Amino acid sequence: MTATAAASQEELQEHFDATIAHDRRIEPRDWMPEAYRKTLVRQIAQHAHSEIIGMQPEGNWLTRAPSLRRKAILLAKVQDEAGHGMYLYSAAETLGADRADLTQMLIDGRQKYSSIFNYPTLTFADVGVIGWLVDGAAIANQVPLCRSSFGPYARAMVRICKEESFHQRQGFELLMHLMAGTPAQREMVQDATNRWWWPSLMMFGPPDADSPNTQQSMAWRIKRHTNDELRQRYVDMSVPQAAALGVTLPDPELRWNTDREHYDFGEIDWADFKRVVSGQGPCNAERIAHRKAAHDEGEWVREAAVAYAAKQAS
Ligand code: FAQ
Repeated sequence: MTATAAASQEELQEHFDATIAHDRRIEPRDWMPEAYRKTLVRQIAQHAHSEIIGMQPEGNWLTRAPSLRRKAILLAKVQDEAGHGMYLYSAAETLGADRADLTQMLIDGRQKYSSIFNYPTLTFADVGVIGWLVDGAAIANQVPLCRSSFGPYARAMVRICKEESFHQRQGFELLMHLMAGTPAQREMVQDATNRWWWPSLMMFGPPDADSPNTQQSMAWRIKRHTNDELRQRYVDMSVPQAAALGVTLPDPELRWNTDREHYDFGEIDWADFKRVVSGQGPCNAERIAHRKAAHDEGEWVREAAVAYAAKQAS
């Protein structure tokens, strides 16, 4: 590198650092360090994949929803998740990533998606509990991302969070109905809560001490809070919601700590988390096989769209 090139590189870095320090946004046209770009593509792609794979657990109940009203609500919710995936792939494309490559990396297991979507949905109460707990965790994690330093990601998150709030309310409303129903319906809600509570806590990622990316992502203001801070916030939020519903969260160690002014909670099974993230969860193989089949079956649509665009251009 020549002395002039090195000097201008330094100036670019200084300008980037100042933009972050002043809490202004980095936009796709701006210079950015390669590591910042890579981190964003990694996080945004994983997030997009999670939204797309996340359609499957609830999609499982679309044909068996107990009423037309519940079916219409669920259909709208699952479609919203597809929309979230699209906004996020678009945000990744502003960084130079290619959506087709990202999809291929998901299918090949070279990119991750959230651990939470590798668990089965055994009853219709799971639909309510996913809305309450999983969308609840998504909101707790994603509201601070609306202030993320990368403009397209932050702006996508604003709309996504509004829709996630609707999702959480629909889940809670469904659960309130079930809890006002028969003992068997209440039991279904309790059983679903027992199964989804701990995996929901894992959504926030490994403990801070074992999180290789948090420190740098916080310095770049991509992330605004650590994994443990957000997990604690979520626990504090969920306990009164469980009480309002009349369900018990499956953690005997859950109790208010007057000194910390937060709820204490039990040890998360991090070995299980690692197993699920590494592909050994109950539904990992099924989720990816389903995604691959949908991708293969959609090939003719993509070909037709390209042919149509070429015809219009000529
Ligand atoms: N599952 O150093 P950290 C939703 C990975 S969307 C799988 O702490 P980071 C909507 C992590 O990627 C849910 N992998 O990483 C919906 C990293 O691996 P890598 C998705 C996980 O990025 C609702 C390694 O572990 N939300 O729910 C998980 O600083 C209902 C070390 O971790 C987002 O993606 C996990 N749970 O923090 C849809 C939000 N946790 O890449 C349908 C945006 C960690 O180094 C129905 N993402 N890993 O190989 C984030 O906020 C962050 O990326 C974290 C992880 C907090 C997830």
